[in-house]
Parts: sequence; C-alpha cells; structure tokens
Amino acid sequence: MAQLPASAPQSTAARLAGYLHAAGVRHVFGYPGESVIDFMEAARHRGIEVVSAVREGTAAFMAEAAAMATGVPGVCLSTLGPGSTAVLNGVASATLDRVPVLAVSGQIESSREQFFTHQVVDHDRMFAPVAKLALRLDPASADTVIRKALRTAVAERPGAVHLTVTADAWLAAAADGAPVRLPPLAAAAGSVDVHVSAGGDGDPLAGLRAARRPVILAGIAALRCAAGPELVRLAELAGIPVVVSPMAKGVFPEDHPYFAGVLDMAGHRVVWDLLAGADLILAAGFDPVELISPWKVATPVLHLDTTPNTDQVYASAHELVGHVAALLGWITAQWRGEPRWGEPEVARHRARLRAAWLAGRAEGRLNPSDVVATAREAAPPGTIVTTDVGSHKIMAGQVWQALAPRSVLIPNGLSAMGFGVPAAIAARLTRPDRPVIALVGDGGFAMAATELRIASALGAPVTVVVFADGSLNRIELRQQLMGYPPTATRMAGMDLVALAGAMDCDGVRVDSVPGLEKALAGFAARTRPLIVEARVDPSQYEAQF
Ligand SMILES: Cc1ncc(C[n+]2csc(CCOP(=O)(O)OP(=O)(O)O)c2C)c(N)n1
Ligand SMILES: [Mg+2]
Repeated sequence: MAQLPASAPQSTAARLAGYLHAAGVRHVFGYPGESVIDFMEAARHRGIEVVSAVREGTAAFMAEAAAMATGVPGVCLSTLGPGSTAVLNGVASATLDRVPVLAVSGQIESSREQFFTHQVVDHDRMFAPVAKLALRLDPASADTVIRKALRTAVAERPGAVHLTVTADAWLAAAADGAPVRLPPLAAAAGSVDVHVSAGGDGDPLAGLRAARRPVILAGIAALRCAAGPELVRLAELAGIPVVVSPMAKGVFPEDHPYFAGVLDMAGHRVVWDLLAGADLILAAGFDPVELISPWKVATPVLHLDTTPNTDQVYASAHELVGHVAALLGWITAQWRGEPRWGEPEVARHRARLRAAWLAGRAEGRLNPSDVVATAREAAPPGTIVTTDVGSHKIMAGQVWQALAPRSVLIPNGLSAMGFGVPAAIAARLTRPDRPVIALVGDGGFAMAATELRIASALGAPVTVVVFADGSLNRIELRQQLMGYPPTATRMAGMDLVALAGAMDCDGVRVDSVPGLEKALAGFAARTRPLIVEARVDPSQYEAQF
C-alpha cells in the first residue's frame, strides 16, 4: 500500500484528525508508542494538541474529564499491547460514567496481526465488556467507521468507543476523500416530541397529579439534556423538592429553596428518608449506575429518561422516554395543581441533612467537612472542582455547593481512584478560563501525583487539596465495622511539600482551618500548580458510614 505523509489530507491519520477537529476536539490525551506516532503527527498538523500523560490510564481519565467539562467527546490514545491494556480502566470509567470518549489504540501492522504474539492482544475481546463498541479503523472505510464511532460514543447512554488502528493503516489513503461530514453529536437531541410509553394502565401523569409528597430525583441524563431550567420551573410551580445524583451536581442550583441534597453522599440516610417518605419519586434522567446503596424504598417511581427503564432497579408502571428537558417542560405545561411542598418544609429537611454531615465534626481539629467548606469558600464563581474516590468524595459530594452544570467532576459510575488529579489537569487545559481545584484522598493522590509534572510543564495552574489522613479511609472504616485490624489500609505519610518542589509545583502543609484559608487565598490567580497537604482528622467519617 502506498504511504502518504501523515499530514496529507487523504491519509487515514489525517481523516481521523479532521473529524475530531470538526467535532470540537482540541486535545488528545495519550502516551506515545511507535504504532501511533503517525496519528500524533497528523493531529499536531491539524491543530490538535497531543498531551502526554504519565501513563495511559490517567490519559483516559483526562479524556473523560475533558468531555465532562466541555460536553465535547474526549479522546485518548495508546499504543499496542501494554499501552492498550493500561488504558482499559479509563475506558471502563468513561463507559460507566456515561461520558463520550473515543479511545484509540495502535496495533501491529495488519500483515502480522493474525499470528504474531509479541505485544499483541486482541483488542476487540479485551474492550468488549467495557466499551460501547470496539471497531477497527481501516483505510477503505475510514470515514464511515469514524462517524460510527463518534455517533455511538455520544448516543444515549453515552460511553467509550474503542478504535484499533494497525500501524500500516495510518499513512494509507482513506478511500473517501470527500469533505468531513459529521453526524449530529448533541448529547441528546433537543426534540420536543414526547414519547409516552404507557406500560401500565391509563394516564402516565395520574400518579404525579395525585401525589401530595412527590420528590424529583435528577440524574446525569438531566445534566446531558441541560434540563436545569425545566427542573427549576417544575420544582417552583409544583412545589417539588429536587434531590440530585453526585455526577449531576449543578444541574439544579444547590442554593435553590427546593434543593433537597445529593443522593448517597454524606448524610445519606436523611436523603433516603426523604425518598422513603415521599408518595412518588419522579426519576428525571436518573441512572442507577450511580447508586452506592441498594434501592430499598417502596415509594412508587415515575421513570423519565432518554432510555427506557431497562435496569429495573426500581419498578415503574409508566415510562416517559425522550429528551429530559422536553419531557419536564411537557409536564410543567400541563401542571394545574397547588404546590405540594412549602419552602420552609424543604429548608427543615436541608437543616437535618446539614446536621447529619456535620455529625462527628470535632472543634479545634481539621475535619474533612471543614476542608470542603473552606475550599468552596475560597473558590471564585466559575470554579471547576474534581474529586477522587473514597471517604473525601462522600463528604465533598454533599458539602460542596454546586451552582452550575459541568462545574463538579465526580467519578461515580466505575468510581475509580486516581481520577481527581488528571481530571483537574484536563479540565484546566480544555477550560483555561476556569479556576480548577481537585479534592483528593492521599491514596488516590499517590496513584496519579506525578501527572502534576505535566501540569507545571504545560502551565496549567491547578490546585490540589490532598485529604492526608494516612489511610485508605473508606476501606479502613469497613474493616473497623467488621472488627478487622487495618490490614494494608494504612499509609506512611508522604512529604507532599517535598514532592511538590520536585515537580515544579508549590506545596504547603496545613492542619487547621486558618492555615487552609491562607493556603487557598487567591488560588485562582496562581501561575503554578499548588499541592496542599491537608492533615485531616478522619474521625468525622465514622458518623457517615
Ligand atoms: C482503582 C481503585 N482501586 C481500589 C478502589 C477501592 N477503594 C475505594 S475507596 C478506597 C480508599 C481511598 O483512599 P484515599 O484515596 O486515601 O481516600 P479516603 O477514603 O482516605 O478519603 C479504595 C481503596 C477503587 N475505588 N479504585
Ligand atoms: Mg486517605
């Protein structure tokens, strides 16, 4: 096969770069290998920055976070064999977090692909359970396959699509030299058609009309459909409190009088009590992938989502399937009843929730909730916050007050540790107009800390607050509950200030609220990354378990 320069518009590498650029992609996160350098060159030539992470798994987290922050599909790149096996965790994360990501891996040249063994693994079989689709990008069908990959990644429910490209394919001419023709890539079409599939008898809204104590549970499909304004209108008109899922934080403003808390985060029992005491739950784009607790409430549910209720985690006699914002607007347009809840009742519920997450807080110590509250206080409007996974996430998910969609990036589908730091870097690179802060545990930080060298090299001044408790606390608490000693869950303290210095970052250690306030003052104006080692007392978490 004739080989073209990587930049030649008809090369397969250039076709992929061209489609990605047209889709709004400006960063590819990856780790180099011989099998992908032609694509890296084509991307560079097309004006797409190739950001090299420290390893492939974190590159995939970066791609996921970029998509979360911008709404544009994220792209990650890895080489064959050890590169593609290393990216697996991040691909699974994007799929279970329902975030559109295109994961591209190189492969040995096609003439050896079927028999050679050195560094060769079968990508289709490996990615099948963790990606929505795994395809091979061949020059002869390049345009169609790229369109299919992008369209599948963003289609409801979104997730990761994996593309394998053999080393000889990149520089081969793609048959279709026609201009790039992107398929629709809106996360969900803004259609106002309402599809009511009545699985039960009669009017699907009869239950909602009859309900006296309904509660809305808004999830990630509501966020993808930008249904915030419709949620606010329905909540206000019908007087219905709104609980949100962790990854949907910001879809409903958390300073709103009808805001009723975040599901399954700190103080979770109070939120579940609200749902148990309701006479109807309107599940608006709620995806059960976010459930940490089992669904135990017997309250009737009205399912409203972009997809039918195929999970069946809760039963729903009726399903409203379509664009979440349009469906909520359709309900609001026909609402005739009196408001169901008064604002003071919802305020009393929020006060109970606040008391629950404050439980166990000790005066005079640096408590986990103090760290979240102090960071929130220091964060200027527009700040993007990321979290990692562990006890600190459970606290941050409830305590951080979110006011806008796509401002809180929490992994809560796969819930993979090591997400917070790379996510913050990607958020800053793709949204350079926004201050970015990461709230991470010391265990998760250790998994991805060296990515901060890239942040300093690229001039991405993220701030990382490490909840330094010397413990994999979330697991240690479970051991405690079972009466086990803390086997393999204690970590010797790492000197994060020294580590910061070694990576051209600023570093500071704090053990009090005033110390943390001082460390975070003016963080949005910083020009270098900052690592704050926050020596927290983890005892407050015990009350949350
Ligand atoms: C990659 C990965 N490995 C293991 C786990 C299981 N796990 C969940 S929370 C947790 C502890 C996290 O410790 P740390 O980062 O220090 O946060 P903390 O709980 O102390 O706030 C572990 C090990 C996971 N979620 N992801
Ligand atoms: Mg910890």
